[in-house]
Amino acid sequence: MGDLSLPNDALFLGFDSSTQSLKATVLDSNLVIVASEMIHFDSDLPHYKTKDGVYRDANVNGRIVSPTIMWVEALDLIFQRLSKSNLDFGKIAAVSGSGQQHGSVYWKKGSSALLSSLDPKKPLVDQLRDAFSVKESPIWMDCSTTAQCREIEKAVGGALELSKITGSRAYERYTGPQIRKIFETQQETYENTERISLVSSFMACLFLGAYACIDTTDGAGMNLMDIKQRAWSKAALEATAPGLEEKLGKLAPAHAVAGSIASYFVERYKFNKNCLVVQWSGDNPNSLAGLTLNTPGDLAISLGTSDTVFGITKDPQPGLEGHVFPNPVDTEGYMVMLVYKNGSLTREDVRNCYAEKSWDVFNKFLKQTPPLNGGKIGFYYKDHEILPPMPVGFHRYILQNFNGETLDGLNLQEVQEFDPPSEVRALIEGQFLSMRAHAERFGMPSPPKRIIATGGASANKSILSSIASIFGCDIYTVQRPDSASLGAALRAAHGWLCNKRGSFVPMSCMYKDLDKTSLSCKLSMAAEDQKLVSKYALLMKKRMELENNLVKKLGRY
Ligand code: ADP
Ligand code: XUL
Repeated sequence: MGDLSLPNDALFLGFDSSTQSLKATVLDSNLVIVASEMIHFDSDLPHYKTKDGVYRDANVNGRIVSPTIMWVEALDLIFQRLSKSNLDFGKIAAVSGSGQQHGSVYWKKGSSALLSSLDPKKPLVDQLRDAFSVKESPIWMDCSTTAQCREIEKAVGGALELSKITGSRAYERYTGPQIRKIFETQQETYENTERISLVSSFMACLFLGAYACIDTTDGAGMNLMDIKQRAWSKAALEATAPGLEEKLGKLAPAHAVAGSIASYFVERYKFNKNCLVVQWSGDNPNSLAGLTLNTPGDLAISLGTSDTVFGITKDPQPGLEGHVFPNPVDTEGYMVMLVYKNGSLTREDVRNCYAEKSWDVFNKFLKQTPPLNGGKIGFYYKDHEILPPMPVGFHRYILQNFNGETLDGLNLQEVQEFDPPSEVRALIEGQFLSMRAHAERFGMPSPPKRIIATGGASANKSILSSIASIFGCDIYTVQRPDSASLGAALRAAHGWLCNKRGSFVPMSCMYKDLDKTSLSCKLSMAAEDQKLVSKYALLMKKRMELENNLVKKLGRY
């Protein structure tokens, strides 16, 4: 295969522009982390007055957005910090990144010219303030587009048909329904938009000094792309808004080189002018890369702002639940995923209400309550949930005398509240029983060979222990929980290598011994005894019955 090594002293830079923060990870040519940095939007950029990185009109009409320019200023700031850490930008051979999925950026007419003439003496924020026709980007937490979802599904022949074409039925957070809402409610703004980027391709634009393509993995999170052809779907485009293809630009595979770094970065930070910008992609796809998830029996669980569970397959079956995307590091394979909106922020909410605002108390409560929680079952939707499509609300039940042996003849009682320790356990067991149930229903491996956990909450061993009991398999973790920016740095190296070779090379060619890199996964929690796993299966069955009833009564569809 020729020389597949990375140059000895080269560095690879990866970012993750996520809901609450911008993170950066730098890998050397041995794929060992040599630097990392983070900007937390709420605390490092307080003048935007975001809470958890976002603005919510939520619970009124479900609108959740972030100020687009804040993401630009975060990039200025992270460069200030990286500069102080003595990082030699001149050694960086390639840059790539990850963005929260589905969020969209609307470039005003004339912004292409602005992007290509950035003045290296000034920060980006001062130059791009007026570049956007929509100043607040809709993000993945938004659920204000239910009407548009139904319209798009109807226009292409139904929800299942849309899923077969694009990999998902219409979801409120997906970019197509968001674009349709702008077209329907702000036609002039739509006309005044020359380009629509995803968060990922938007950040790539800044590094290129030009509009970047959308990559085919993150592009699958729009309800606009044909996942088999990896090209825009004419039917989906027509169902969404007129003249859209032109505003979206072209698609490119995730491993492709988008171009060389803009002179802005060469002059301002002394990057080498040959430094390559590799296509950016979504945060979950980048995590898949960073976790080196390449065995079909393995699953990853990401516990960031959202909770996600994902795996890989060669033969996806898109349906009315779950998502299918092209695998970002395998040109023929796919990744499959389930997504929950009530992840870390809901855990924080329950911690703040019932566990003295402390993870230590939260964990103490988890330890002092028994598995199965004496039949206490909770549904905690602090935000509108995606899976299942439920409105805000908490629902609690007690399955009396439940001991894990049978469901027959047991009484169920709806209650207003549990004691605080049981609230904590009901939340955690509820989140992961739901994940196991829906993963099985979606055809994901059951039990998985192993689970690799990542994201902020994967640092919490008490939570990992519950996951091991419920799924009945070993739980692995990587050295650091920010696998999206790590994955982005790894993909930067991968894109660099594919470019050098002139064709796609498998990711695994980049390492001989994973244990010598920062990518190795370590066993963090061993599987629980199988008897407990079967007892949880029974509780899961009851929970799904309750969930189906709740959805029938209160669900969005
Ligand atoms: P994102 O990338 O979506 O912005 P992160 O992966 O950085 O999110 O995760 C941030 C979340 O991690 C926080 O909202 C916080 O609740 C959670 N977190 C951090 N430490 C712990 C812990 N010890 N236990 C549980 N959750 C934690
Ligand atoms: C994925 C999703 C979230 C975001 C934010 O479909 O909506 O996981 O990517 O992390």
